[in-house]
Amino acid sequence: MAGPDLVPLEGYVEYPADEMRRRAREFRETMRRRRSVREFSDRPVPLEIIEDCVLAAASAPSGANRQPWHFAIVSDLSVKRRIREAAEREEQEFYARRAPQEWLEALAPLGTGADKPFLETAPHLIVVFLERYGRGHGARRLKHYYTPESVGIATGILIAALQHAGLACLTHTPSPMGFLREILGRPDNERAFMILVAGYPAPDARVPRIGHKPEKEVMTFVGHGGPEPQAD
Ligand code: IYR
Repeated sequence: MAGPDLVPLEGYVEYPADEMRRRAREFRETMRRRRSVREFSDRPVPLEIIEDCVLAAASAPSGANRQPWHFAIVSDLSVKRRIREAAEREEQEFYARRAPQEWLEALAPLGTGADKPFLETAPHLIVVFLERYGRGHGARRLKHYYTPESVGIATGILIAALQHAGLACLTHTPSPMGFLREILGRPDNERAFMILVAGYPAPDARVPRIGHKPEKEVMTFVGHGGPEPQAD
């Protein structure tokens, strides 16, 4: 087996600590302004903005660098309509029959329901596909590693890129999502992972009054002179 082909690290940029502090704070503020939006405007969004956000997502680290993702960008009204119709059929089943009471109770504060008009209204749907395995030479199956983690990271970067660009988005997971592979003609080594609905929020968009968990529950600091962890 040949050894790794190593090149100098060229992309890394170091900032002075104050500049780093400022950048970290600014990004934190940008991200903490993000809300999941369910009411979208039909105002067009230039496709190249979406393209840049997707290419940012595709920079994600992945298991053995297999990059097990594919992004289908749907902007055509008739295709968005087909996705909406198929998603609403699944969601009607989910809300009326499939979802256990406990799940419905967990969703109640969000005000979600089976109707998904945003799938048609928003200018772009980015359908994230997970490649269960790759295709090597001669159509040989290539094993992927840490696949959900990798696609999850890429999706997170996509959400951050959309927010940073000034767009609203919604992570939407109709379940099951098999219809997306069919409608979008994706190969059978892929499965739909998530839909990211992207666009401008409707001018009168409202969102649920929910918040973030307290900072002290978000993180613990180990080795900063604080109390030692107690054994019990
Ligand atoms: N897929 C359904 C239900 C749903 C599930 C979870 I977990 C959410 O955080 C939100 C919704 C729907 O999109 O309505």
